[in-house]
Amino acid sequence: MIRTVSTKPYSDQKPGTSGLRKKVPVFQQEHYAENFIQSIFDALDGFKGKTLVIGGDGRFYNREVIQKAIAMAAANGFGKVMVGQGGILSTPAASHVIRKYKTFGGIILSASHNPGGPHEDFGIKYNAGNGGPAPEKLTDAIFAKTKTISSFKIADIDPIDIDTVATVKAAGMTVEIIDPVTDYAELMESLFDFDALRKLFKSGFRMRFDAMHAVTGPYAKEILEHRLGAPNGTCRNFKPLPDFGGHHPDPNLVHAKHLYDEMMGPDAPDFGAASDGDGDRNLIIGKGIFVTPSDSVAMLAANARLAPGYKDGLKGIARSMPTSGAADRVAHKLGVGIYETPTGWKFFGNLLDAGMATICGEESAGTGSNHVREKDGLWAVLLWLNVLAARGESCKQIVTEHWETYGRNYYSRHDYEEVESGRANALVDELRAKLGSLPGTSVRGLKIANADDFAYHDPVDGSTSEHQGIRVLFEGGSRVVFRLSGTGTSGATLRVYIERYEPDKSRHDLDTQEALADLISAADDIAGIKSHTGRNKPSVIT
Ligand code: VG1
Ligand code: CO
Repeated sequence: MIRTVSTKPYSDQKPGTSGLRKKVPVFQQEHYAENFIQSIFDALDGFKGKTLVIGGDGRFYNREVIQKAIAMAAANGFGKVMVGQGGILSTPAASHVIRKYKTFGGIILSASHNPGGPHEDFGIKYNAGNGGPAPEKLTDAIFAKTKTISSFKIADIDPIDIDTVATVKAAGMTVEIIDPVTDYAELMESLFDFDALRKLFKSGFRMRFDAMHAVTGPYAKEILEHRLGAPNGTCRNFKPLPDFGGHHPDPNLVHAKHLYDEMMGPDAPDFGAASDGDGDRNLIIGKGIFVTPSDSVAMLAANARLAPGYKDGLKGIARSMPTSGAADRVAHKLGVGIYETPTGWKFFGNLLDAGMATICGEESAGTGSNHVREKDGLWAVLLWLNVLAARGESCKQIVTEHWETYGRNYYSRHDYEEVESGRANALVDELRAKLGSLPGTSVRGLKIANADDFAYHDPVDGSTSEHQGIRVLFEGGSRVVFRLSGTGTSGATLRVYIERYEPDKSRHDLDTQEALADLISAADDIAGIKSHTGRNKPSVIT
């Protein structure tokens, strides 16, 4: 039986950088999740009888919302849903399933790198038929629906057994529970030289992969240990837990510090990696060297041809604006296009669909390619492994040689988390108001060449996205960028991105924070970070 349930709108369901993210108790309010899911359906057209993919990162409240989404898909007229077994589908795997089976779209339940548990974060995002995050036009339409919603449709069905791979019927709709790993593992096998990787592990190459008790555990176990023969124990924290073991599933130098320490230690394995809550981010650490995500994009792009899936070369490279310019230098050398987009993977979709870019990346540990329409943590790890196997060199050798060829982009991000929203907005407003007066002035001996509020003009669909981050560009190519996070769930997070290009080889082994010290001070002078936030140091430095 299909029920139409009346409901009242919530005013705070505006999707951020990657879907709607809120604390679990917010999502547990009456009809909160239902309202948002119905608003997604109401913003879409033409899905009657079509297929919807549903999965999530296994966090607390995942299973409950999956049942709601199934019952609502049936009531709204979908012909079929494909659900990852146990409610699990990593973000890149969901993107692949949508594309492979040509489904109408998918709902992914995740708050990515944010912590999970009864008082932590939950999230819902919609991906379209190309497998990519809903573009801004669609998220705006969804938000508009949430403001006027008066009812939602749901089928009265018994809870579906999502733990058994099977196909059943519910309220006239087909429900297929699929193995979440198989299709994705096959895709990886089609892109990379698995024989060479098996040889690499056979030769004694040691690796550590930390799944952070998040969604990539089952994927990494299957691919690295079962298919590639990496020794048992290569994957750590591989069991997805609803609260990620009480940690932040954020693969950065703060939350994956134990991995970093191990990789810098005397008995370090050859290669270390980690992924985030929903499996789309990657952390890459070679023996004795951390690879910044911005460098990683550039290095993977420069070496991609060594992997079978990219042997014909790249069509272009795209990076988010705050990501360092290291990839630009690779694109110039390869003679391919380079595109600078706002933060968030949704802006890469058009470029990938149009065949203008092959590899994309963000400074926030996101790297991916045209194989799906999301960033992909394990993909980046496997491409690195493929490059290491093909070149027969260590990660450190590859990184230092890359710097010798292209120069080094020193890069760091400073985050000020849970700043009171009013204070964070005041900082940004003040900065915006003085942008015009900055060029030509000097701060800490650094001359400002230009300052603007980044606006993106999508070369494919002609749309414009404004206010995507404030850039202060110095003479000589250094820069600082300021923007507020669109994924946080309490207060505001100010992100300050700092970059300096260093062509001189004799200056490639400086400590990053020292190499950027004058720019870091200049950023504070320009934006009044300390006075506005009341903090004298960032909460997280990556
Ligand atoms: C952050 C990152 C951004 C990334 C987004 C989603 O957004 O900066 O690069 O695309 O998270 O990543 P923001 O608005 O908080 O800066 V994920 O892995 O959390 O889906
Ligand atoms: Co993520």
